[in-house]
Amino acid sequence: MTLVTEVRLRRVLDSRGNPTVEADVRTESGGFGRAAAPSGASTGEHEATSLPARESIAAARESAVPRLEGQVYAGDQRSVDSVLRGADGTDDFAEIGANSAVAISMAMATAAADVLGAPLYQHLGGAFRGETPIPLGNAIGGGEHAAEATFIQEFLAAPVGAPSVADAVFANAAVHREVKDTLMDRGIPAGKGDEGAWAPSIDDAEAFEIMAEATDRVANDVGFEIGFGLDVAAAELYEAGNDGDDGKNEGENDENDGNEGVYRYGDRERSPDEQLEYVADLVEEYDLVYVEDPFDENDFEGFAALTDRVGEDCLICGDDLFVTNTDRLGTGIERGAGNSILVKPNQIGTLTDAFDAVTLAVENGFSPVISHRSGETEDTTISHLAVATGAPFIKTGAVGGERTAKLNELIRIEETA
Ligand code: 2PG
Ligand code: MG
Repeated sequence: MTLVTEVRLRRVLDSRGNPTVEADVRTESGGFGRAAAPSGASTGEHEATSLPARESIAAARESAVPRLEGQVYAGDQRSVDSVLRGADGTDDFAEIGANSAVAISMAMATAAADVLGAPLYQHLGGAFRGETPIPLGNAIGGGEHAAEATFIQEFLAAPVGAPSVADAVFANAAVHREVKDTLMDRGIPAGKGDEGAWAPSIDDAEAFEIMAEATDRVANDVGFEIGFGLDVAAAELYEAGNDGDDGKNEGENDENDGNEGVYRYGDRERSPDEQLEYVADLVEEYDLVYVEDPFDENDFEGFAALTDRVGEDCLICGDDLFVTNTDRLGTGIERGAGNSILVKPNQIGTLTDAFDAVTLAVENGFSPVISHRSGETEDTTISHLAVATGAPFIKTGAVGGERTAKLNELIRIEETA
């Protein structure tokens, strides 16, 4: 293994035009790795803390970099990541920022792969990988990612029958294009949201109609099955009740009934019980294959009730619920809250933590879905992580340079693997 000689941090632009942290790692034997932190808009309240880039870099330079340079081996990922945790000293990277932590953590892995002369996914465990992941492609969206658009944050094409990653990537782009054509036919103007999805001013019901049509048409063209799914990002829709209701969906036993929190869709409110009916009906009506964050980020019971109802045929995925955290995932496993976890390295701060979340998920029959953030860079680490861990799905958009960087990397990996 090769000693780390230099860790450099700088501010670079992300896809929203905000500064983010990029790390360069150099090793004694001439290895080089570079990685950058993404950033969320619909962030979970239990996520690790990201600091303003300048602040995070200053803190990491002071307390983490001196403990890494000349001290750790790039390929010894667990040690590197525990040094990062030790240098920070908090549970949630509040001191150096999860943005510097994750950029350094990922750059270390990239440098180690460089030293080996191997692609990153192989260094991360690619020898025992399974299938290449199917990309979920964001075609219509709103929520926190676009103003005056749908309440549901993401409508995701899911080309589950695609014979290859390349076929899936092109199918998602075709769905994205088909959605645009349908919107134009209907005379509906649309810009794009943060992840490149169309963000028209339509109600959610019309978005379902358009997605169903677009995925059917493209499936007919390409000759394989394309379903679709959602990221409801329901924590952003949820308003806690004024009696301090915890948002937990306790059905008839909910002592707070009558004064509980609500999911607000503009003028329309849905109680937690109504939200359960609404989402379960959508899964059945549209044969949804994937539903992320259908309830508030603390409502394990709501996730469990929906999983009971429709979890046989549909992935019920916790993003803000689990925040890539093995403790929270452990609670979800115990309570049957979901059957899938979204894995975002920057939610937890290190590659080791993200990897452990995937392992715990797989051991307990939860499907890991590796994911980008709404604010991204050209960094392709998540493509390699998804391949290395044999994750069945990756969520990384459909179009747009920071998204295609990852999709095109998957195509290249598939060719060489
Ligand atoms: C999500 C993500 C990515 P953000 O909610 O799953 O799609 O959005 O990065 O804004 O949290
Ligand atoms: Mg989400």
